[in-house]
Amino acid sequence: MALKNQYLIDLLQTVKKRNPGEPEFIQAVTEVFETLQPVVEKRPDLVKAGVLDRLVEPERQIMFRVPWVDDNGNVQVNRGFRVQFNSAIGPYKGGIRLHPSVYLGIIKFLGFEQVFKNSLTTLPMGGAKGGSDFDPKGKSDAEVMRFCQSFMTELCKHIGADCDVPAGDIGTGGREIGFMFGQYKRLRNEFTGVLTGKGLTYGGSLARTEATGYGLCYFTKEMLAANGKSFEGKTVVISGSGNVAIYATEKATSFGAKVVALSDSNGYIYDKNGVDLACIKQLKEVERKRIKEYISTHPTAEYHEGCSGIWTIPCDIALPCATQNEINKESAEALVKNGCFAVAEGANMPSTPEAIEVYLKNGLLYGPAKAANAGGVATSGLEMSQNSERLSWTFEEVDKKLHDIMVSIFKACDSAAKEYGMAGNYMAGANIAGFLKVAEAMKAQGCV
Ligand code: NDP
Ligand code: 2IT
Repeated sequence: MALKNQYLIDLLQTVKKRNPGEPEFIQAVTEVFETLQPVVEKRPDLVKAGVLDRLVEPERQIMFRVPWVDDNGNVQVNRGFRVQFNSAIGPYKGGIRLHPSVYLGIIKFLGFEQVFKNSLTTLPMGGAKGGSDFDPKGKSDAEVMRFCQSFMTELCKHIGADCDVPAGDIGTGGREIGFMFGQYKRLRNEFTGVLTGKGLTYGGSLARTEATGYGLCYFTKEMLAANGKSFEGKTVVISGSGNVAIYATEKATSFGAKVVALSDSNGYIYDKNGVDLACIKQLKEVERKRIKEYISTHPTAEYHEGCSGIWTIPCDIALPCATQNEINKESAEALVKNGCFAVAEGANMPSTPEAIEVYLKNGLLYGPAKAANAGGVATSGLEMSQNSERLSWTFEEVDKKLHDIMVSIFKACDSAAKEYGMAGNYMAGANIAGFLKVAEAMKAQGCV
């Protein structure tokens, strides 16, 4: 979709000039601008209030040194980030990514996406993201702890239960959240819900671990049903084998689908019989091993080096759950050629703009990340509610709320797309519905 609105063309130019060397951030802003064109035309009041000019500039960006000592006694230095993007509808909220590819542009794209995603959840949460170029892979528990403590020693000055509530993302799971929470509590001498994704013994919510993957499948089920389709009997390819991929596999399987492939950053496995999830959980959640090990106990499965080949496996439904831009035009075309009819995104921005064009041109059902993977942060919101009332809800209660939120997100995307003349384009629907709530709040609060 080309940008035709002059105001948005000019603003995008300013964003490009002001944020050089950050292609992922520009990519995220461009996609949102393209789909907001009819809103900008219909709502000059929002343009006049400078809502978009303000929305593309983070409220606050924090960058800091994270020094720590490795097991050999050597000093290591990483860089830490927290981008507090928008607090119009609630305290800043969003995950922390620990991966060597992290730099300011990645955190800004994720923070920008988070603003719309959190708005779609219907819960009162603003958008933020944080992280570091630290790589937890291959580090001992003690090294991870020392890194997390150093990271939190600075971060604790900028966050709080009513101000900014970080959580997990790539490389940040229960272990890392535990170390960060412990350090926050020690430094601030307060036990509050300052992080989500906490362990169940110290304020975590049941179903938060499962929430992003389950939520992705609840959203996808709704999208399929609205188009006369279902998971039942379908072949599904899922990339990644981390938190999101594992619980998406579990839920898709419970809905009657067969998940035949999973991956990590080295390669992918293809198991025609359907992947053995218990084995994957043991390898990935307990032993922290590579996915390649799967074939040593499953000799009929295949292992292939490299990530992109996974999209050449014939499937009905593709659920990318690894990382940004993992499906390019070529991979999207391979999916279409093999008869795939739906793509729903567990990862953030896993499809390049060219890949999305291929989906839309070929009439695939496309569930965009900021709607389809919102179940994780929605359940983080539910964890915040439980922490505030100092009560914990049952798994069934949280799961039911998650389910209902995902259904409401699908409905919001569907009806916004219809209202703005783009029926069936859930990407446009997600951007418009997510935007409007934040925009009304920003306008109401004046020029801040
Ligand atoms: P994990 O760290 O648990 O798992 C990440 C998975 O993706 C691993 O299998 C990892 O392989 C693979 N991966 C990561 N980076 C790359 C890369 N550059 N190239 C290829 N594969 C890669 O993270 P999550 O499952 O939590 O996150 C996955 C995606 O879902 C991310 O995009 C995240 O932003 C998004 N997301 C997560 C939510 C959550 O609640 N956790 C909520 C909403 C979205 P390896 O182990 O080899 O690195
Ligand atoms: O991208 C995301 O939505 C997350 N990583 C989850 C954020 C959260 O605050 O639970």
